[in-house]
Amino acid sequence: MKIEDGFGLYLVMTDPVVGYAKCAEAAVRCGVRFVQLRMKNAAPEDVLKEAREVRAVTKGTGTLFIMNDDPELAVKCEADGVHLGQGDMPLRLAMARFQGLKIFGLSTHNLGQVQAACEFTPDYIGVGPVYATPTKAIPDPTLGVEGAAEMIKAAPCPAVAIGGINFENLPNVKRAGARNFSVVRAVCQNNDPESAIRRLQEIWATADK
Ligand code: 3NM
Repeated sequence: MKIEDGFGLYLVMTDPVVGYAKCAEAAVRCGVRFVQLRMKNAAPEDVLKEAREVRAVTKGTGTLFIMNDDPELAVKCEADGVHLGQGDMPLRLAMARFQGLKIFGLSTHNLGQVQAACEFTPDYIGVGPVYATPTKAIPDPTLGVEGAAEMIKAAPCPAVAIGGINFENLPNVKRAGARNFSVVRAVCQNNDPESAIRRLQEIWATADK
């Protein structure tokens, strides 16, 4: 599916303090373009249970629902798409096998991976980690805004900056040339995810390019 670039926030949900469904509801109310369900190391039945709720919340709205890592689970819960890491099923294989999915995203962590992604163009790529983050168990080396900017320029599709992004450093991410960004903690660790999202959106909208 062709994704229009410049959608801004892409919300990745991992352990939101208010729960997955409520966090997704907040994202829908704020018009967030993407929500991703990212439940690392959870049992598939638990992922499926949350996924069905997130699907129900996002269905018929402008918010696309993406399942992390597992295209089979994505199909099972009728997600709009799947986000693949470098260690997951190869993109071209997933695209061939799971044609019912509309969106295929791919994580990239260096310029070589962005160039490789040009061969089987995903619908979007993640570019990270921009800053250090404890959210990923084994994060790749930090790119910094300059490293991320170089990858974003080389991207064959919309790119989403991710990793350690917060209210304070978000303007720098935009200034570096990012057109989209993603967070986990800045929203999921907030008791009021809707205010957190609105604050991020406001900072993003008013930051200089
Ligand atoms: N992917 P936070 S960094 C899920 O580098 C994820 O591809 C990354 O979490 C990548 O906003 C990351 O809490 C974690 O730092 C982002």
